[in-house]
Amino acid sequence: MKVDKFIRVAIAALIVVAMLIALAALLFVTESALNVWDRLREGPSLLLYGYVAAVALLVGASLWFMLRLVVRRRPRQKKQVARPLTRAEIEERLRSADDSGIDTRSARAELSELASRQQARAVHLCFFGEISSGKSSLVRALVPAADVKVSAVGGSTLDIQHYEWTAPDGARVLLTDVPGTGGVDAGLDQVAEQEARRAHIVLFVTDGDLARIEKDALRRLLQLDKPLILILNKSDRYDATEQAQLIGRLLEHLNDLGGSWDRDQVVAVSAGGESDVIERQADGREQLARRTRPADTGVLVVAINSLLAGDAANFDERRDRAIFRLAADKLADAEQRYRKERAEQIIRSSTRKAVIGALAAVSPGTDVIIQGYIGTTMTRGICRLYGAEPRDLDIEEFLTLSQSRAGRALPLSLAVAGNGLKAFPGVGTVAGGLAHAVAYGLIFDALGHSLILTLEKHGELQPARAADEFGENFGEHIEAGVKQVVGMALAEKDRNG
Ligand SMILES: Nc1nc2c(ncn2[C@@H]2O[C@H](COP(=O)(O)OP(=O)(O)OP(=O)(O)O)[C@@H](O)[C@H]2O)c(=O)[nH]1
Ligand SMILES: [Mg+2]
Repeated sequence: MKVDKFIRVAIAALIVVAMLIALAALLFVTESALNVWDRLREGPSLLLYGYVAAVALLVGASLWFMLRLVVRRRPRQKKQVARPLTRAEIEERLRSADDSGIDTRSARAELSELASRQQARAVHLCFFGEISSGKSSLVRALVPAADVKVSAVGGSTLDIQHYEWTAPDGARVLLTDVPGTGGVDAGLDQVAEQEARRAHIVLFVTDGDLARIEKDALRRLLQLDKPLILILNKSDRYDATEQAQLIGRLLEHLNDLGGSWDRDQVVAVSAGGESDVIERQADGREQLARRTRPADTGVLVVAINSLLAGDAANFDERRDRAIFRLAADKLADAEQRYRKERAEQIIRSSTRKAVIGALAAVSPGTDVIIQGYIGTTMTRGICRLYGAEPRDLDIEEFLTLSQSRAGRALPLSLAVAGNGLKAFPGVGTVAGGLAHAVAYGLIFDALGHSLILTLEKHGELQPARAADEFGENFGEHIEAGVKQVVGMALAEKDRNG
């Protein structure tokens, strides 16, 4: 008999045997089930119900476990607090952040600044606008005694300055001059916007139609429920028709941004000041002369006063809420920084372990390292930091998918490792083992960093996406990590002699 015929007959025989066993098992199960059922019906009904309940419980529990294993859990969405934050809520958040070791100083500084402003009881008005729109000039027009620096060169105000002004009705007003936005230093834009968020009323200054970035800033301030006056400054440069057209455009922008707008909240003014002009003398000679522009800020004062005449208590409440939100934003930044630092620590320690593992093994493979204990612990640790709760299956899938990409990336990683080692004097031509250890370390470091990026973007571990991110940006990540990993490997080698 030919071999393959023999195999076929054997398989056929096996199928018959398997069928007989299954039949016998079915008969046996049916018989015992019927037996149990009959006995239960004869016995007390309590036993019957108890038995049925126990079976149902068992089936339910198995289904639940199966679902948990197979169906992906969505990360718990952090509750978006639609209603405004209260002091109690922000303080509670700060306490729990303190307990986790997060630096809450800048968020707390906002609350103490608020406390001192509440004590001072002055109304805070903050100017805001592009560089050279004339903010400082307006401060000078309102508080002539103040020593305000004005310059034709943009970017003259580099710091926040406060000036006291007593309104016609005797109310104490604090005017804040801020650096203009849109200059070269983007950091100053942030300083200005934060100061605007701390004020009762924002005086948004422009000297023409709004540019896109001005509109964006305006949108953010309105979203924060900031009372606001939109000022068209340098109106002396426009005739009456142009002025009316510009005011119309500004009102249109405000309407685009939503909310209800009072026509009085958009004003055209002139801050006045001085400028150099060339004058022609009677004898034909030209001469440089200083000319004073008259200030015309009456409508602004009226607009400020009519806003202030409104509900003063409500102003305080809105200002307080805006500062709570600012403190919460600062806390969120601090949390973000904390997470990043802790994630970096996890990556460093896992990378070091991978390097040590690779140095110890005669010829390790990326699979041993990535899919092993170190890979799983690193992935789980970083996910936990970002509030993601991946199932073990997801972690496994992520590591398996990354595995093939790591294999493909190994030659590049080895080349980068070799170059990195050459840069260290005295290392010379090293045995392949060291270069391999660095290459594996680099792969690990890159894996950790891609994980951070995907978690920051999606908030959960999506295995395929995370592995794609790793595969696509591998080159960038290993270039960034090479110095550190080479240092790690050399230190480890030194330690072992
Ligand atoms: N024609 C005219 N020029 C003005 C007016 N107000 C200010 N300027 C001029 O605009 C230029 C900028 O004025 P600043 O008050 O320094 O402007 P700023 O918004 O404080 O500028 P930064 O602090 O750099 O953001 C200066 O040359 C002023 O003389 C105005 O009402 N009319
Ligand atoms: Mg200025």
